[in-house]
Amino acid sequence: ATGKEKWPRGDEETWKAGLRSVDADVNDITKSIVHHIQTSLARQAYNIDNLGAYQATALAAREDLIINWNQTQMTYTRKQPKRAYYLSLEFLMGRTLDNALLNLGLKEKFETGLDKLGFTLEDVLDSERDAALGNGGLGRLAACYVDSGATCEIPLWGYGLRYHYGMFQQLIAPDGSQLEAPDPWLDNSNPWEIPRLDVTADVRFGGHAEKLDKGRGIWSGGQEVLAVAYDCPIPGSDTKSTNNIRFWSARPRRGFDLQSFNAGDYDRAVETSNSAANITNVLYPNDNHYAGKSLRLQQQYFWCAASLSDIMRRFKNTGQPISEFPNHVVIQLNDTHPTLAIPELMRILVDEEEVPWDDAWQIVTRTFAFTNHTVLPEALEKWPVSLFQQLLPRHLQIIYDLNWTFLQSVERKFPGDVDKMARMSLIEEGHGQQIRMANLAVLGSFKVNGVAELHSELVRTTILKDFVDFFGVDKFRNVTNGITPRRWLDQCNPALSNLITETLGSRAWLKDLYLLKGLLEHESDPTFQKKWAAAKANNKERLAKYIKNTLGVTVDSKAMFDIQVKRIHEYKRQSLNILGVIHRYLTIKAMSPEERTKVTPRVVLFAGKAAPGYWMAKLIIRLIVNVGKVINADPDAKGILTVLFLPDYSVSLAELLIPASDISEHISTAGTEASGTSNMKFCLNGGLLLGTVDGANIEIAEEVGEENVFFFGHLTPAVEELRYQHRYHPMPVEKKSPALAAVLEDIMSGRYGDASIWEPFVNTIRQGDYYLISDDFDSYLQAQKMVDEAYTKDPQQWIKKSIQTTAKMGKFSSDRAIMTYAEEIWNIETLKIN
Ligand code: B1N
Repeated sequence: ATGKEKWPRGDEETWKAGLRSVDADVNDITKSIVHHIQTSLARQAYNIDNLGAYQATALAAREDLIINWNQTQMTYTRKQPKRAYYLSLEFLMGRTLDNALLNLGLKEKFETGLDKLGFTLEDVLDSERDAALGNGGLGRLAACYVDSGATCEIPLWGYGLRYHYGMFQQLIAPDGSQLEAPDPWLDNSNPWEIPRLDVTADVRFGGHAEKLDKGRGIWSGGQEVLAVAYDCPIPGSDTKSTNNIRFWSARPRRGFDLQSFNAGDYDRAVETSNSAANITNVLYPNDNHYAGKSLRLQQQYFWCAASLSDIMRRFKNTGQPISEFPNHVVIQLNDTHPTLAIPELMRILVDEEEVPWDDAWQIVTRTFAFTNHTVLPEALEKWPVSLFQQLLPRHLQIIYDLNWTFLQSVERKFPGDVDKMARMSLIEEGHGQQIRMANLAVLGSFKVNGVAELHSELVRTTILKDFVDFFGVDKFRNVTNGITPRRWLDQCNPALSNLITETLGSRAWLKDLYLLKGLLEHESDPTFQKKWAAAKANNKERLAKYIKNTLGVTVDSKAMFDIQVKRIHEYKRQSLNILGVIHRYLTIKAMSPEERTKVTPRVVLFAGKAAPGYWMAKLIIRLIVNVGKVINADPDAKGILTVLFLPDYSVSLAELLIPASDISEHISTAGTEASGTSNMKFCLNGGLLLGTVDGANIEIAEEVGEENVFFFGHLTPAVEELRYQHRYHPMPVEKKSPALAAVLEDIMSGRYGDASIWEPFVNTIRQGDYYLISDDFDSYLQAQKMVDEAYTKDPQQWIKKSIQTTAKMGKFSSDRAIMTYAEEIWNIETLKIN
């Protein structure tokens, strides 16, 4: 690349005259929108609705994204920087239009333009459907990271799957139970994706594997599935740098299984075509839980194989020798879901590129880095060897060969420690062997990281302790999670964002979040405090309006808004929250009308999905809904306690809820929540935190000051001992916490529906109490009391706490997180796009 290449084809002037200008004014924008209404949608001024206006607006904005995308990708091709790839089975993107307009700096112009065309930007933005290709925190983290990658001008691409059905839609039945409806999100077409029908990969399943000499092998037969690429541009904020997520879609290979066609077995041939396309049909709706389904393993391999073939093709285009691969490519594994990329790269290098086994392993182990997101045992992936034998016979051979050499080196380092060898083996023996994906991911990666300080320490000292002993501690790092302040403040909370910009004098804080500390100068200024409080009030009213429109319920937006929104899981303890609510209700019931006037009014909001197969989580939802029904209908609680479960939690709903909290709850059993990221979002928006000493709560408290958070509950080191007590020296709840006993009794009284419905839930607490509800209940009530007092006694002090909290959240920008990955793990440089 000399930068002085000849014009590639035709007449240069004609080409250049045809290029679309990038500095659009309002006139260009309305022209573009009208043009798309007319020629892309085949509609006109008299038959265009909000959805149509959204589609045309998206197509107009997409043009700007694609121009920057092209420029970025051309720069990468020319300059050949080292590139990072983020392999994630989940990208929980939410909506795109608002984010794209903000990052392009075109929001105001589009607003004016749409106004001229008779639409409000708000209605248009609201017509977009969420892209919900993820379950929860892990998937949303991937989305925040690609946003930051583009913003920080890092050559970072995501690779994912283009599921036809995203996260299910949650409905609440009249009896309070969760129902699931499919989410065919592509039905209205997706203006943000660019189909690349020419970018494909063949992916083999089944067949047989033969071993040759020197570790090489041949894999043949079985069936091949075609992977087709769909690109989604990811714009950086206030930069041309625009990255990409490449989503793979499965298609039956044309002419594939020709034999059955020739044999006249049309039905069978069509059936196999269907099963090929099935691979990318649906997102598995489990969070923090491994289900062991064959189709899920097929998804994982399909995606790893297609991504690696794409990465290898791009690397080869640089003309570098294969030994240079790790100097040009780094691949971050988002949890163990993409671990198959490790044996797959080994297979490509050894079987296809004919690289000697040991050299190949050198390359592999300089290419991958692995992020662990959970220490919960039920989430650890272990695939039956029998399934591998059937679907991935060559990979099974490779894994066995790797394990053989690996265990020998363990034996050399720890002679005679057979227990250690058994624990570290890639294969778990027992009723049918299983492949331990976490062990394989650690073995094949040069760095392993957890997602918050406490979590990374637990990784080092518990689940991966043997590996730390073996590899040395330097391989095991922490990168505390982060969130993008563009979406999670600027976009979702314009009231506060505008106030911050007005106060700090520029929007620079959006790309250097530590600048928020400039707000501290104003924390005691009564005018500023008033404006701060007004922004919060505005967001609470906005939410109250939504609740009125969707549930028909009126909530008092002057009350304290207490919010817990996240996946429903026993370890996250929504149960503790609802039991606390019942305690509050019983306390109110026992008060005289005079006493009730002194109660701090509260609105307690819950939202979150339960995995369809997680029976206990669904029962907890049902309890919350039914407790809400009783309390909301009781005149004794009127005006002082409202309890609602908002159905169908999503990124868009989060954008509405998070700016409206006075207090949010992050109350997992200590040591169970790896990080949490909504805790960061609430605090960034000036909501205070009520939580356990767990995950990123700890680092949030370190930053914002412990005086600004409400901590409670037992600490991580106590958990093991408490569980032991429950198991071998159980103590009745009546003795441990009379307050909790009274609440459980109230549930069993039938007030919220027949006792038989709730009995299984109540029993989880009475017997075993694995998540330590009874141990933390009194401490939780204590903390809630402090919240009430702080909110009522000194409202001005509360506002100050809120300001301080936002001001000190700089650390939690995903820009900081992604730069840590770039500098400390990926060894990669930023690249300016002109
Ligand atoms: O990843 C988030 C963390 O902030 C959360 O604390 C953590 O719970 C979450 C299997 C998971 N860990 N593991 C998963 C999701 C889907 C799946 O199939 C596991 N999600 C988390 C970001 O680091």
